[in-house]
Amino acid sequence: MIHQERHMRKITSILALSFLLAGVIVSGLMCISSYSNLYHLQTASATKDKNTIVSTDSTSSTANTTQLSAKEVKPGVYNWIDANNASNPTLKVFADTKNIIKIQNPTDTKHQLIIDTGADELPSSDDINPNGSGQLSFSPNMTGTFTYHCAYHPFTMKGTIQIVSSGGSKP
Ligand SMILES: [Cu+2]
Repeated sequence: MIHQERHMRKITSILALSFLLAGVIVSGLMCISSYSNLYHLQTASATKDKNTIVSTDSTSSTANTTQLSAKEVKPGVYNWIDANNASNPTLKVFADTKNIIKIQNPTDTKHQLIIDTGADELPSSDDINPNGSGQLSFSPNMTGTFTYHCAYHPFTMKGTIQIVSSGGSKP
């Protein structure tokens, strides 16, 4: 009888230990799952922050914008002109800054602005159709004096472009 009681007590303590172990395992799993939820949340918010920065960069308030227009100065002869009506003006843009050159084409032929930076792939506006508009955007990582031209009128639509240091402040 005593032996049986001791045996029962042993079974009871084994059962209690099993419940305790099960409890530890379950709470451990819950911890892991809540930790991974937290981790996912952090990843999601980091991605959101990144998107916010990208959309801020693409607003015109942080970009240096220049206006340029094609103009037929004589029959069949085209120039680039700026907002002050200067022909083939010297453009000034900033290094380490997003520069946008907005281009109007009120002529009856297409134009394409290209900046001769010497890079493998030159910054280009692509074709700007007659009575259309387009833009060239680039963020040079160097300073210096370069030239720009039109792909279709390289001898009459050309000028100088200066890439100057942004001096740590956006223009
Ligand atoms: Cu042209």
